Order: sequence, then structure tokens, then C-alpha cells
Amino acid sequence: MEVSSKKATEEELQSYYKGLEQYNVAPLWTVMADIQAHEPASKVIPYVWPWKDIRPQAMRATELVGTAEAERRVLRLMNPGLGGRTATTQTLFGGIQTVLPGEISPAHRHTPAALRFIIESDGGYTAVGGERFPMLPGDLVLTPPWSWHDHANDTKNPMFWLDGLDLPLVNYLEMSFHDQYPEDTHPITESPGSSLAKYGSMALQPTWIERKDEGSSPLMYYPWDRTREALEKLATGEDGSPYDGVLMEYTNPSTGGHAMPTIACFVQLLRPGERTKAHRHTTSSIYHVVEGKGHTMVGDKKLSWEDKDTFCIPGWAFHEHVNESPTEPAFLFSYTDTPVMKALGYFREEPHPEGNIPS
Ligand code: 1HN
Repeated sequence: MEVSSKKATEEELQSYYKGLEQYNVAPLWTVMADIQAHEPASKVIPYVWPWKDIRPQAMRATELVGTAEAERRVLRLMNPGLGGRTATTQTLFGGIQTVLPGEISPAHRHTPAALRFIIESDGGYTAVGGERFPMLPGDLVLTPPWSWHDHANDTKNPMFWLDGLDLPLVNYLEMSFHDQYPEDTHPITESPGSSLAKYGSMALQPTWIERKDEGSSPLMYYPWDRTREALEKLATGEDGSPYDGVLMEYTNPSTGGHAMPTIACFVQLLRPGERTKAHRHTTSSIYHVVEGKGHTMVGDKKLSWEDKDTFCIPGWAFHEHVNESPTEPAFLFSYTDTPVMKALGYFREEPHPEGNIPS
């Protein structure tokens, strides 16, 4: 037996393909190269949204649109490679939400998992699942799928934060459910600091609450002061990862696993002058610069960043980070689709063969 060969003319082929259309079938062999790529070649373009450009636009939105009309006054970070889809990477969404003094973003719940990483704020809060979480710069608040949540600004200054959601994935799966709560705010049932006291006290865990071995983290609030302290302490004694410096994951304290079923959250410290080695992985990421000045090479594209900028890295693209400051550390928050890729068996990672991306 052997592979067969036929000598149809181009005309015969085209006429055959045309005739197939009425049956809603089409040949596989004409598109084989596109649908069966040798390796992922993401349409996602590595891109930076500079805070100096985005902040004024977010403020302008507050003059034009209220939280009643908008439900969420969010500027979507649109990846220029994704043709107008509501997507920052293939699977992840990033947006900048602005809440003015006295405003409420009304209570709702939805199947997409969400996180808030606070950019500018003097306080205010997000209520999730009956507990109010403070929102101070650098704080991370989780909104696990299907939890009621509303946001409010009881301060004198505007609040800005980065919304991270798995929205492109959820919509691809046609899995969006959404409920509006009949009141603006959902009732508060937990005392302030409850989640942090129960689940964020070293590795101490309450004995009377059953530990779940799956789902989202019961700890929903990771305050910046503790996060920063952990990074700074580790940075004095540890080299960290060659690819990411002192990179820590915000874990689910019940399982040690990822924060939410579809989104993993990370924070890293790059020491003054640090240049990491280059690697790539199948997961895509959205980064937010808490503090610092530097750049990230993604293939041959240089993404220069500074305080409060947001940028994205496609899956399977080689990248390395550089802290350009000779004296100050840089702090980067990031979130990725790692739990999805790992659960499906699609996680792969490899170092750059030359160590760094050749310049
Ligand atoms: C959403 O519900 C929030 O709850 C923020 O604050 C951003 C982006 C798309 C869809 C839903 C929020 C969102 C969102």
C-alpha cells in the first residue's frame, strides 16, 4: 500500500469545491496548514497601554457616562491583533474601571472570573460575597465566578483599577450567565477583615470550615503592604527564577493551587538592573507595573514600561524582563490563563536556546 496521487485540474477542483457548498461541507486539505500549525503563532500583539495616555481617557469617560448607564465604567484594553474582539489576549480581558467619589458600581454576578488590581485610590471598597474589601493601590481583590459584587467610592478622589477577567474564554465557550441584583448593593454579612483573618494568617486555617479541594480561593483579598514585604524579604536572600526574578503566585490557601479555576495571579520583584533570561510558555499574560521603570522584550518587540502601565504577552512568545533602574526595584503584577492550559494538558514551557533574546 502507498499514499495515492490524483491529477485533477484546478478547474475540476474549484468546481467540485463550489458544488460542495450547497451541502455545507468543505475540504479539509485546502486549510490543513492553517488549522494544524506546526506551533502556536498567536494573533495577539505584544502591546503596552501607557498610564499617561489611558488615565485622561478614563477621566473623560466620567464626564460622559454614569455608572447607572454603564453598569461598569470600564475602558477595554483592546489587543490590536484581535480585530475588535473584547480581548486583551486570546483568553484574557483587561480593562480600566473608574469610580468617582460618591459613586457605586451596582451589584451583579456573572460566570466570568474577575480580579481587581488597584491602581489609584485613597480607599473605597469592593463587596464580594458579603464582605467589603478595601481597595488601596497594589491590593488584589478576587471576584470568583458567580459571586455577587459591587464597588463603591466613599473617598474624595477618583478610584482606578485594572479589571482582569477570563471573558474571551467564557464567551468562546458560550458560558456567560449574568444576574443583576435588585438593589444597588448586596447585603454585607461578614465582618471587615474576615477573609484575611480566616485564610491569610500564615498557614493557619480555621478548623470548623470545610476545606474545598477545588474552585476559587476563599481568601479574596491580598493587601499590597504584605505582598510587598514578602517580595522584599525574599529578594535579599534568594535569586528567584532566572526568567522572572523573585516571582510569587497568589495562591488559594486551601489547596496551594491557583487563585481561581481559570486565572492565576502573580507578582514579581526585579532587582535594580536585573535582566532575566528569556523563555516562552503556552500561557498568555497581562502585566501591570505597580512601580518601576524598564522594558520587556517579546521576540524582537521592545515594550517599554513605567509606573501604572499595563501590557500583554501572547502565548508561546519568547520574552525577558529588564529593570532599567540602577537603584530601585521594579514590581510587576500579572495574571495568566495557566490553570486552563494546565487542566487541559496544554501547558508547555521552554528556555530560549541562546539564554537571552539576541539584540
Ligand atoms: C464586570 O462585571 C466588571 O464587575 C468589570 O466590575 C469589568 C468587563 C466585562 C464584563 C464584565 C465588574 C467587566 C465586567
